[in-house]
Amino acid sequence: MTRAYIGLGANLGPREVTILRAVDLLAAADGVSVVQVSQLRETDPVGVVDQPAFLNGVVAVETTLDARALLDTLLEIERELGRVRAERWGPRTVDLDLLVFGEETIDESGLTVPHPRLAERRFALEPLAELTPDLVVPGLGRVSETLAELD
Ligand code: A4P
Ligand code: MG
Repeated sequence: MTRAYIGLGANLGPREVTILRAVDLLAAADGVSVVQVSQLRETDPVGVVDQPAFLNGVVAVETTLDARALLDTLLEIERELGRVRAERWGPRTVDLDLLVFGEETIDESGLTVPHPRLAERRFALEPLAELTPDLVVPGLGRVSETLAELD
């Protein structure tokens, strides 16, 4: 069993409904159980700033899958919920990012864990810290301290 943390984001359509649906689909997926869901918070867009505000959160799961299979599950859920990939960092009905996968560090084509931009992103770090402030992220250190360094 591996404890993993998944970033949830949406900035098109019924954001909260879509995010909660994504969490339900995760809970229903083979080899995945949902442990905790953070509050969802409204955040200003980062990167491409000329787009609607996001709703962001983090879900903690326990999984028997490996990281690649969990990512495939996330991509499948994104597809099922009608995400159309257009512009990088652009608007999306739902975005599921694998933030942390146990103590693993992975750098393969199509899969980098911990998520490479986690340390810079308050919209991911804040809900992660809400769930698990003392989590030590490989390569980054304690979540609460990484978040404090952003301030
Ligand atoms: N990929 C590699 N590693 C991972 C990982 N750890 N988790 C690959 C998820 N995917 C990973 O992702 C492109 C490819 O990244 C995937 O096919 C997978 O193989 P994508 O979701 O199609 O592309 P994207 O999300 O547009 O780009 P990227 O670089 O993932 O963007 P981010 O970092 O997800 O940022 N502002 C606010 N306030 N809130 C947000 O949620 N999100 C973004 C997107 C920008 N600004 C935001 C927010
Ligand atoms: Mg993404």
